[in-house]
Amino acid sequence: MSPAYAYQDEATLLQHFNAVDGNGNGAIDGRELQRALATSGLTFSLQTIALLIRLHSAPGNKSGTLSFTEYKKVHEFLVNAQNSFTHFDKSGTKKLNKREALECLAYAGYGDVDQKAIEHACRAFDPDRSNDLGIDQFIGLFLFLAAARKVFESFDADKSGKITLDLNQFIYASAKTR
Ligand SMILES: [Ca+2]
Repeated sequence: MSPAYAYQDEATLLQHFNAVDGNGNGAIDGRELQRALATSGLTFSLQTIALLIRLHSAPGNKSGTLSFTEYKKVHEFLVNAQNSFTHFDKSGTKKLNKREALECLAYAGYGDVDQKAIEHACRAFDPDRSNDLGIDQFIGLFLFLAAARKVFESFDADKSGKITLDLNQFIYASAKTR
């Protein structure tokens, strides 16, 4: 894994953006981003990349690609996620064990989500059942939780903290978290 990702100034980020934009069309698509992150030590499926792009796209942008402004948001997200990961990896194993992951997620704004729910989510992102999460798995989990909250809130118009879904809505909502 690369050392903790650092914040960059605007000019440096623009250079990165242009370098990542392999076909030079002024936007970064999923494959371009996947390739760039892989070289910095973050391996994601194209599906996770698509979620990363979707969560940082402006509301009207359905293109599945990132403008420079959106790319900066992705960069900031990844810096925050990696720095949080490093900070909570108290044992220095480059993995978060269950307790470290819970602490990290509470710090990142998921303290209101019940521990059991988080444990189930952690397990879903730990397919090899190693009981700890590498940085890629952790970011995948983090994106899932962010998407879940966003979809939930879109259904919870009265902010009651409870929603009722029929099967069609449930399928729609689940699809939006992937
Ligand atoms: Ca491009």
